[in-house]
Amino acid sequence: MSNRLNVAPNDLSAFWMPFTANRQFKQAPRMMVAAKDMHYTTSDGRQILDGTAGLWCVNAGHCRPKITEAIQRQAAELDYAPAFQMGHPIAFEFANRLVDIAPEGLDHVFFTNSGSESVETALKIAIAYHRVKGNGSRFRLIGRERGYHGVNFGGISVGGIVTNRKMFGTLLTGVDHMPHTHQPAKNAFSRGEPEHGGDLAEELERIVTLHDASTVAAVIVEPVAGSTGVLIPPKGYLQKLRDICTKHGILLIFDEVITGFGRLGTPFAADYFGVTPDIMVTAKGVTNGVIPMGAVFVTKDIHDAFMTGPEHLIEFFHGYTYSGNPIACAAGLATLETYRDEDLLTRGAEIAPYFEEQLHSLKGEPHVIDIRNIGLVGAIELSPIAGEPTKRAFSAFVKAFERGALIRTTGDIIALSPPLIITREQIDELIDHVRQVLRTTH
Ligand code: PXG
Ligand code: PLP
Repeated sequence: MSNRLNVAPNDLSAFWMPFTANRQFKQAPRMMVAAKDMHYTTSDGRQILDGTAGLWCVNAGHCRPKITEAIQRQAAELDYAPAFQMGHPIAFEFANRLVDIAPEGLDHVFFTNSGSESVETALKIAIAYHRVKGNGSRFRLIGRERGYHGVNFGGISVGGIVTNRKMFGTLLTGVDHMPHTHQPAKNAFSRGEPEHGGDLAEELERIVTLHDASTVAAVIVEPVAGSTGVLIPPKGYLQKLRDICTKHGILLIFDEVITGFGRLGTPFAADYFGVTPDIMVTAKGVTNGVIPMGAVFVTKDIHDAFMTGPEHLIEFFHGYTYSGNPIACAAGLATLETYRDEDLLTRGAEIAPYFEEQLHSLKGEPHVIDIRNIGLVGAIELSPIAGEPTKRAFSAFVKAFERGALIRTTGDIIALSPPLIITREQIDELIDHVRQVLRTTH
């Protein structure tokens, strides 16, 4: 059991922690000081089984030697080179290797430093693409309720999380939202894609008709919504979105920040569902979470549309100081090697049936009102405490940490997304932690 209350903390006041109840945390901090493979070590010396791959990013597990060594080597050789009007070989090599594993047709990559920046980049590419094609009236962006697309202004505008939007003024104009697809009354305890709700894609047709297709630039969705509680697309839904976008000349953007790099048992969700977007947003697993990085994939058609003006002019007025940072690229290349050496981009498919069985064995435990899963992602939805939403799941999260497992909660939903190297025994252990936690949570 944890003795974290007795560990004398440093002064914790200066660091304003992200997405954290700061005052509560600082009274009883949960500190990680080391990690290896499937486990964290806490400041009070305990091993914690990582049930969430950090924040959905450490897909190959922690402190993998190839990645660590690549970073050390690169830092000693070329630490930084200007990103604008200068190049360094490793960024080009990494882009080529990424395109090799990307869904067919997505063959150019723009580098960023996070999922949020990848989202902004994708939205800007979409609007600018229509403009360079002579369709400047296409400026609208369509997202979805309960969508999470990071925390920058574009991302929260197309996103659909009320708490992430309501404090921040008028956001982007020209944005509309499709309904989310979570229908527990019809789909509770589904395994994989739920039966009901594919027709919700027709809402896109309605929204496009309302605004007229000639004003719509792009639709952005997470193929599987992660942050808002693992919302799995109903059968046929994504294909219908694809068809409607194609019919109306609207770009389809998949935000694969969570689903990318093996999470569903395929390299990308686009592969899993057999639906290819025009733009694919990634981050997290691109470097195994080790160094901040994001990558936005686009089709040749989109890329080439920009390569038309005078050759001495910058084609796309966008980029970050750290786009294609050498150390991040080195980490990324070593990450792809690790994924390849251990078949991690498809390992999820092998282990998913076992994970599904064990996860669904929690049906009938206290408070459980739904369980859903796809690939190596699972969610256990709990009934909220009356008048105190989120409290029950958060208390389960703290209890799990005390017992020795890292789980993630959002609202009253527990999400599990372990590193793709998890063994069957570790799945048993993780599910057992959750079971015992549920039995002792009020
Ligand atoms: N898009 C999606 C689909 C995401 O899941 C982002 C964009 C933003 O990425 P950055 O790197 O800017 O955070 C994300 C990030 C959680 C959780 O527990 C999820 C994310 C981040 C932190 C926590 O659900 N997703
Ligand atoms: N703010 C200032 C004053 C800057 O000079 C820059 C970049 O040069 C930025 C913000 C953007 O930083 P980044 O390129 O790391 O996103």
